Amino acid sequence: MKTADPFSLPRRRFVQGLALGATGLGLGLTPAQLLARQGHTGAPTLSGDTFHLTLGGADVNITGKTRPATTINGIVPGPTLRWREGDTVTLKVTNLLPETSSIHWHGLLLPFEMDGVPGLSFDGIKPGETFTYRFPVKQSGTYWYHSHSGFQEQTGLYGSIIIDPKTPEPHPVDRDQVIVLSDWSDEDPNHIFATLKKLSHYYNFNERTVFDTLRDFRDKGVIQTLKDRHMWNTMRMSDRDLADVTGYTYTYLMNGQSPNGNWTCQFNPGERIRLRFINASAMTFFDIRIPGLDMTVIEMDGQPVNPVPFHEVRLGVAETLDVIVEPKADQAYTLFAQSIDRSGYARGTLTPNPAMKAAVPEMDPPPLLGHTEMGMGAMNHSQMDHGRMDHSMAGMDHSEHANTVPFAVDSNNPDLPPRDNATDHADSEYGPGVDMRAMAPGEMLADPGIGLRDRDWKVLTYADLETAGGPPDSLHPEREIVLHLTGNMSRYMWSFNGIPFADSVPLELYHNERVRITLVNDTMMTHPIHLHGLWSDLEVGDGKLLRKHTITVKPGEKLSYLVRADTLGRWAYHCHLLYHMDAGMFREVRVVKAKADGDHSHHGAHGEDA
Ligand SMILES: [Cu+2]
Repeated sequence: MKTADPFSLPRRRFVQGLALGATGLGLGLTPAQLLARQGHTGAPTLSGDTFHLTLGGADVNITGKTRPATTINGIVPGPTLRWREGDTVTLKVTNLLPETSSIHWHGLLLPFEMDGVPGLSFDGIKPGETFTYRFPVKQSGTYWYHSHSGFQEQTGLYGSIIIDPKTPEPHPVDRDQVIVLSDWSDEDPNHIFATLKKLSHYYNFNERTVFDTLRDFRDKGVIQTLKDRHMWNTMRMSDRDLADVTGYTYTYLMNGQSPNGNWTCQFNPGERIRLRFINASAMTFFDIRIPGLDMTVIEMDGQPVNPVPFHEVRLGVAETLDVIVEPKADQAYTLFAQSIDRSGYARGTLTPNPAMKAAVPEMDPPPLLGHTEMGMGAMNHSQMDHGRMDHSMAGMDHSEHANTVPFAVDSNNPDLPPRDNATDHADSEYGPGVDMRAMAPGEMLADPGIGLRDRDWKVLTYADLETAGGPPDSLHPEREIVLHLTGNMSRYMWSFNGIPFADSVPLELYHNERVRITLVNDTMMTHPIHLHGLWSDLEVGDGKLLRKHTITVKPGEKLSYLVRADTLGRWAYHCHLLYHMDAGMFREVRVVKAKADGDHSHHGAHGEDA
């Protein structure tokens, strides 16, 4: 029998273009858009105020294996949507998948019915149905969109949004480039989640060996080594547990391409280039740098900030960061984004000549979790006593929770327990769903985070940033809500205040009130916390605010942000690590009309009767 010569095909084929099951035919693209797709722009850009998006399935080949993906208009990532501030956009989304789907417009201020969260905003888009989103565009900057149904985001349902401002750009550039970072697995995400539930360490290959122990004996002494080992064993954890899902199953993508694909952007030396980084991954924190090139941040989460030059940044899942680079030399640069646990990287090239490449840096060794990550006091590694680490219920006396309420709140809601201060732990945090509590959580906004503390170059932190133009809203909250980020690592249970979403009641905010949300991370993992529909104004110190939609909280960290509850409705509030959200780190936030006059003394004065 005669078949095609197998030797005429490469043995392993890495996807070179966007992850595609088909050519551009049938994708609903105009010839100009098809042309754009063949350039270096990543996904095609669709601009205007009316869009038709089709959600479907296609086979892709990222790693050498053909696997099913979910697609938007046939591609992964989906098209870049380019809007104009002040327009009203209409997006008809047709679902050709065999299951309910949705699109959430991440970071956008809109009526809650348009927010795209099944169960809160609407019923979701049933197979074969078309849902029409229509809302006014009230902001500018870099955003993205993704499915809020099941694990569809993991298999490809995401894309970028660029919104041009009404007023002239404060930072005009010669070239404007979206850089979407994401994580791809050949495994079915349902299988990944089931594996994590069974064995939370499954994907973690950085576990220590007997050689590490011998080295520790030498470096730290036998007693300290055994003490440390005992502590980690008691917690049934590893000091290398930086990521739940790792490069063992993930291939990290830049604009849909694997590191071998080497996504490339061509420039002319001397140009000012805007790079719009979007972390559209399901589970991965990326440490981004461009060796040899300074970056200057101009926007974060779509919001303008006072420019700050830097060399490296950790970008949380769902965050965006706009930077300006000005490569003067006739040389190539590597865009390097390694995962927080150093199990892999996404990579691309910025070059004046497509034939030119730059060296790809070595990955750093995986960092070790330390006392800071255990909430035993930030940056204080020497004098801490392991005895203060509370990792069991035994001997714990929490009867000292006093009845004094710093900001009086609704006492019927277990999320709002009386606390003397943010470091108290609510009764709901003592149960099988919680395996540790931070005893001395610290202010860590200026801490670059684990693995980035010893750099001899500038690592950007939240403490460096301030929303341009000064505080965008009041610094003075009318009440405070304290939420602890909690979990039980070995059971893969995640929650706020020890209460998973399934057992929770909605958090109520009163229309137009200003609320301070204080988060305390009691877990060993970094969590990107996202509140839909409302801005989160992070208090970065000295009366400065950083306006964001997603706030990353490091292990052992305590931070606060202010929220103006200015849009009525039902909003999702959750960890943006996909499998943490699914495992329970999720709340509904309800913005409701204030109760009748005379009946809201318990949540502070506001409105006309202030
Ligand atoms: Cu999380």
